Amino acid sequence: MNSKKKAFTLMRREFVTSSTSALMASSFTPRALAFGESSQPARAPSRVIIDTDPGVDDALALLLAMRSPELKIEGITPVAGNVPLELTLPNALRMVEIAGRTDIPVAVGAKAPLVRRLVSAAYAHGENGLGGAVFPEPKTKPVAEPAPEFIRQVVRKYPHEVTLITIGPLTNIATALNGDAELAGIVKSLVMMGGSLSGGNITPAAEFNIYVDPEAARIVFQSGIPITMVGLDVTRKTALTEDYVRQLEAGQNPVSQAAAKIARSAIAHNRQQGFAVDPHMHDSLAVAAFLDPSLLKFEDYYVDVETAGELTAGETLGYSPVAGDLRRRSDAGNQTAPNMPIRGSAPTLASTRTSPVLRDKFVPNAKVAVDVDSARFFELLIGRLAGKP
Ligand SMILES: [Ca+2]
Repeated sequence: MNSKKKAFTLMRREFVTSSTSALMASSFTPRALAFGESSQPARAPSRVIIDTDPGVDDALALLLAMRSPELKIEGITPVAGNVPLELTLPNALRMVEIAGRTDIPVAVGAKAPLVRRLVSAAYAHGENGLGGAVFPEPKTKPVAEPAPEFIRQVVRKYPHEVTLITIGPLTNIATALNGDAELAGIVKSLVMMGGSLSGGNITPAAEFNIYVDPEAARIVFQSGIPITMVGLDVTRKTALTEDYVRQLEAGQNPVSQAAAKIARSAIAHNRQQGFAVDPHMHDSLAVAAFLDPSLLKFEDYYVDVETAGELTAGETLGYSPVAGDLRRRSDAGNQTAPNMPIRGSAPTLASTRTSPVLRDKFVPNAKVAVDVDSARFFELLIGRLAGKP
């Protein structure tokens, strides 16, 4: 190796190291790793549990996760959501089998939200949850522990190490937190697909995952776990096109073929339903956000969930001193912004509450994704699914 080339290699190595350590970059950073290079991660794989309701985009998100060497997937916990648990559970088991990862435990989650009747989304995911794509009945069985107990045991076994990647309604997580007061304090972080600061997709106010179980979502947001929220604000920019499906079809491996089959069925189902846009890869973006946060831009918010609204239950409200009409000038000093109060509705005459102020001080509880480099996201998703394992 000549000296010039050696110097370049060194610089490049330093660059890669510093980029991958910039986990919570607030702006896009240059691409650090080409596909293939990441098969030798610089750090030990991160322990994660994936809570999911497969679900077309869940299916691709699970396949992406199982093809990502940065992850040590401690378990998968299906929950009722896009379709009932009777379908999300076998769909999750099917993905594990397709990926050849039956070593990953699958634990049975909640059949219904905490206090509401289940509203599902067969209109978007097809009656079987996979856009109508049919796969054999899975042979793999779930583990004995129910999902909340399974989550509790894994987090307790590896305190401060486990990240929860949640891509469905938050019923399982809330139940786990309700059953163990110390659990939230030892969860490393939580990356969710859910919520929106720019309008919903099932009602004008609410994103589907939060709409299905707003009470559970509220427990999670108020738990103190460091949260990354990947909501509709960014996932709306991830429509899966025919071109991507063709790239998946060209991949000569079972995962790529299954992903292509699901994607093609989902696109056809979408068009048959009269939807104007191709299916969004909401859940894969949440997994990608954990794998490579530099794909997104984040801002700090205090996020709370509307649970009382007759029309708006499941709406996520994002309070910020630097966004919206009440934003503070940056030259107002450090004192002003953190003291911004968190304000709720005006108290009713019947209420014992006399002030609309819920908290007198702004304290962020979530990093909310506000922009995404969609092209780079699809490079990661399609590259991992279609590339060599
Ligand atoms: Ca989902």
